[in-house]
Amino acid sequence: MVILVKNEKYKTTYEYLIEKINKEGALHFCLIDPDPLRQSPKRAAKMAYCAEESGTDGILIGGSTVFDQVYVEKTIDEIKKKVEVPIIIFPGGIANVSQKADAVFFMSLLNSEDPYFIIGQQALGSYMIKSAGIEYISMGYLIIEPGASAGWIGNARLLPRNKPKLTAAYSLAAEMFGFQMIYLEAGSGGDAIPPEHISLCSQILSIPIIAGGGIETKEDARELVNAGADIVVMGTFIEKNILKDNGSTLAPIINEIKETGKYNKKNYKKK
Ligand code: 1GP
Repeated sequence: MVILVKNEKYKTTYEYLIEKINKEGALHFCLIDPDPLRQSPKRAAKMAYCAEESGTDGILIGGSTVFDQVYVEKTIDEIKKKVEVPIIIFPGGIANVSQKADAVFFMSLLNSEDPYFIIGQQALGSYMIKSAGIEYISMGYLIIEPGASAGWIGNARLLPRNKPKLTAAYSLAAEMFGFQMIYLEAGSGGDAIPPEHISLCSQILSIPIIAGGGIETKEDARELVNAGADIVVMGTFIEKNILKDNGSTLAPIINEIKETGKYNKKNYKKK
């Protein structure tokens, strides 16, 4: 699906991401949970608008406890009215998928103990994604201790915080299987990923690394980008602060990601 962002045309959301990572070194995503118990679609749209004004490069829609597709669609509809950057589904399950988004991360929770989260849900959702013509970006998803809700719901065999080699081995296997990106996290709202996991992955992978979970300061974000993260995801911080301060605390964090990214130039090939 052709997308237009700030007067630049891209054939796909994936192309937008790769070209932008290669140009800027590091990107920022704002994660919005479409759960109506957290916020209404209109409030979600205001959050997305402020995040775009603060410099974010994309809006992720998703959460581990999203069970209602109606709210996913309403949330995307409202956000679309307010922002230009791509809206990408970050699905906690099949109920998160909607053709209203620009793309979906077609993810496999590779360190789950339950095949349902590795290939089961994906098989069930595959026809719908194909027939609706939704752009899908394949992504290996790995959860490191403590894992929070995502780890519990996904029945993950959490990767130990002191064993970056295990995370790197799973990530490399994911790349060898053909996944286009890797997402590393330690769970939402908790401890950030130890940067050693990212730096080891970045030494051996030739696909982009997305990292998220527990980022609240410029220093947190800088540490992840310096370790080699290509996209930094923030959810809880934005949910707590952005409508109180209109993004005045988010903008410097995104700025730090961009400034640090300048010194970490990338040359990813499109897969
Ligand atoms: C969760 O990485 C994201 O998948 C965001 O985490 O809510 O802690 O920012 P936070």
